[in-house]
Amino acid sequence: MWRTITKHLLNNKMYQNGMQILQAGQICHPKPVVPFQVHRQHTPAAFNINVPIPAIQKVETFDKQRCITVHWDDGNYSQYPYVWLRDNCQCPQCFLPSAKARKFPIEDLDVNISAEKVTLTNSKISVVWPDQHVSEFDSNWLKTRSFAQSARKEKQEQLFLTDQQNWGSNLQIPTVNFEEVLDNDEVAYQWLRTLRQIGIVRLKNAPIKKGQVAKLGKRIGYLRLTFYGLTWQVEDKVDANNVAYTSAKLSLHTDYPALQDPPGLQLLHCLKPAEVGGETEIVDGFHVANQLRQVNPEAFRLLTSVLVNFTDTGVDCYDFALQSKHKIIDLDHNGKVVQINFNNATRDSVFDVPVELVHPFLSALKQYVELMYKPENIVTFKMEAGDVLTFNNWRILHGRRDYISAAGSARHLEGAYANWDEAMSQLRCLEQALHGNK
Ligand code: OGA
Ligand code: NM2
Ligand code: ZN
Ligand code: ZN
Repeated sequence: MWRTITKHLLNNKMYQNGMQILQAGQICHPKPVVPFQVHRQHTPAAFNINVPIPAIQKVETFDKQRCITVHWDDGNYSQYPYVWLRDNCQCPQCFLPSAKARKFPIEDLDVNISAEKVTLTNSKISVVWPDQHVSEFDSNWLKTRSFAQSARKEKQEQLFLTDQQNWGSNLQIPTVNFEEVLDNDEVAYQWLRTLRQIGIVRLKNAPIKKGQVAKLGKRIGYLRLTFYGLTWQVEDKVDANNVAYTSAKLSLHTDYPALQDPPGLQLLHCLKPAEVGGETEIVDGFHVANQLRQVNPEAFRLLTSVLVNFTDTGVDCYDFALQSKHKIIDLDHNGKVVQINFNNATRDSVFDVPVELVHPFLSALKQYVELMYKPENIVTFKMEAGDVLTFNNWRILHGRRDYISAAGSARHLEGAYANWDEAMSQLRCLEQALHGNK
């Protein structure tokens, strides 16, 4: 596990350095583009220098607690329940290595199992079970699966990259060249890591023609299809089926809360900015939610508990009649803010609350939005042709100022959605390919 932890820290450090470089490529100086720095010394070999891998000193069995205790030579110890060891036997009978998947059925698991014999040989623990089945466990494999609270926290952060950096109006939007994301794996990796940590990355100098968000979709894996199409055109349209397709102001929102599972990522490519107006506004919805928790705990309680109806009905690529229900602010089981669901345009007039709750709820929602628009929280800028904004649609609220819709030189963005599952998967695959992963 030390190797894992140290590697994780190294990764973060390298990443922090990367961010400092990134942050130099700021909005007020959009050209020249400062790319993500590629650290050549960041090779798997670098991780192995002076990284102690604790060995197993001894192993004890505790039949009463039905577990083994592994003592590491750094003085720490870890406990592993017998039932978990049997459940996770890595032998070819119990585990399919080609799929890295369990074959052993839980129906066959004796939850009260005890080990008949436990031995330590060459950094491997062997367990002989009462039916003479033998399981072998590698010390590194065991260490990364330690049940100690701090080890679990570390591992989960590493798996899901939950460590996020708050920001306000002082954000220097991380910026990188569009083509480099497509052509260079290290840059693609940094793009996805930054999307995870900061929530937004601007890609510069994309070709000024349709099809660019589709290329980014390929870089992630694939795009997310919705009723608006695999990609969609944000333009001032007659009989618009969405307020986004007018020249009106779009107040801060997340896209598509009318879906029960709103898209995790959004890609917005500017092909033609408006001559007048159409500036983009963004806020860190998590950061502002945490401010609300401090300044108005009751408003925060309402926004994290009341289910709000959303609706979206019409015709685009297909006919649609969506209905969904969301809390405006989703918390995880630890009370951490993990998702914002809010688009005032599609928030339904149907509202499933007792009448006494209507006023307190709407004033709570208004307070959250007022906090977002505070100058210290909001970042305003104008997209240029060739800019692609890529952002976490579960975290960042975005808006646009109204614009003058000029015939002949109409504002045009092309957009698309992707899922976090696929983006995180690509991030892990790139990390494995670039830096190796244990
Ligand atoms: C949208 C949207 C931003 C813009 O289409 O949902 O937020 O700048 N568009 O037009
Ligand atoms: N568009 C841009 O929640 C929403 O309706 C956001 C979606 C039309 C695909 C707009
Ligand atoms: Zn087995
Ligand atoms: Zn939007």
